Amino acid sequence: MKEKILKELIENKGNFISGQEVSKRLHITRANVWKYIHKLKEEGYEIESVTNKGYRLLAMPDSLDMVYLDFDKEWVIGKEYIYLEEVDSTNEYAKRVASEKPDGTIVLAENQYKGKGRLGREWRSLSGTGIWMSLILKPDILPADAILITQVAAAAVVKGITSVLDCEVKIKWPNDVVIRNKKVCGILTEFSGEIESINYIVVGIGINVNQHSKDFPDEIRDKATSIREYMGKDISRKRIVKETVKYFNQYYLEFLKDQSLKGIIDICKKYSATLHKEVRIIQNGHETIGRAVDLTDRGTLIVEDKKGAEIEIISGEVSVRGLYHYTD
Ligand code: BTX
Repeated sequence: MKEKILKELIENKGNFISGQEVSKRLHITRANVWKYIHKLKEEGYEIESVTNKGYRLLAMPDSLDMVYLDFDKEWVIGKEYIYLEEVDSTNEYAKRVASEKPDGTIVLAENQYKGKGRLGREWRSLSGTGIWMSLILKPDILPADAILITQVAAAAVVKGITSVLDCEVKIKWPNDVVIRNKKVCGILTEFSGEIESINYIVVGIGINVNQHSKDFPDEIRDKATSIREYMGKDISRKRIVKETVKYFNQYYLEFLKDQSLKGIIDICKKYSATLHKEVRIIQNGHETIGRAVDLTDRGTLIVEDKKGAEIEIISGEVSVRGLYHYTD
């Protein structure tokens, strides 16, 4: 019921709605309307109450529980939205429920106590400061193409952030977004399928939004950052979620329609922190040093090694000179 009242307030944002009208529409007493308004105020919603006029929503807290109300009804992404106060990892939760959820379901949590990165690494997810979300996808593509979804996500994150803020974000191929050479976002794509078909893909997106530098543990402080650190003030997580989901929806549908990443790769190239830089690649324990020269339309990285030979990198550990600890 609280959500229904909030929906009424949001739809009339800035204007008064009378308690009587709401009570009639939702079939509850006026005293109950007041009780729920009171609860919303306690949660940080700024609601003005004026006798004979009713209630008016002035401002919303930066909680992400109702962010789906800002999503367009036409979007495939976010059609179902699962909000959790706390979870081990949104990717793990998404995998547990994936079989019974539709394509585009979002799982978002305020806090992850076992947030994970690639290869079993840890992803620090301080409660309430970032965006920790996973998307459950069920596209009709080949399993080998599941990895391409990481590029869709990276493009959506940079467009999502830059459409809200004047912020210098770049993509470190294949799955990080950086600001001033430090990691602000990590993407973790996992999938379940057979040889020929995909059951589901879960793409996890972690964006550091309002952390202060001191919030990062010592071991990652010099390579992790937040949008707040760049902008110098607290940032609305809601707007970034909304815009990132909007762009993800757009690029995902484009990708499924054309089975091509062309337009998305153009964005990844435009925002690349990797292209034209010296890179060090570790594949199967073997190190190659070279220069990143291109991104293909399949989302792979072309590296020219020291002898001038071009190597196509499909995945692997890539260090870019100047980023994180790769400086010497
Ligand atoms: P990755 O393996 O590329 O990066 C993990 C590494 O990044 C860690 O070993 C550490 O050095 C560093 N790191 C850890 N936490 C942070 C942080 N908050 N900011 C910057 N650097 C950090 C990247 O893996 C993929 C991360 C995906 C995270 C999302 S959050 C939602 C979803 N749920 C989940 O458990 N994971 C994904």
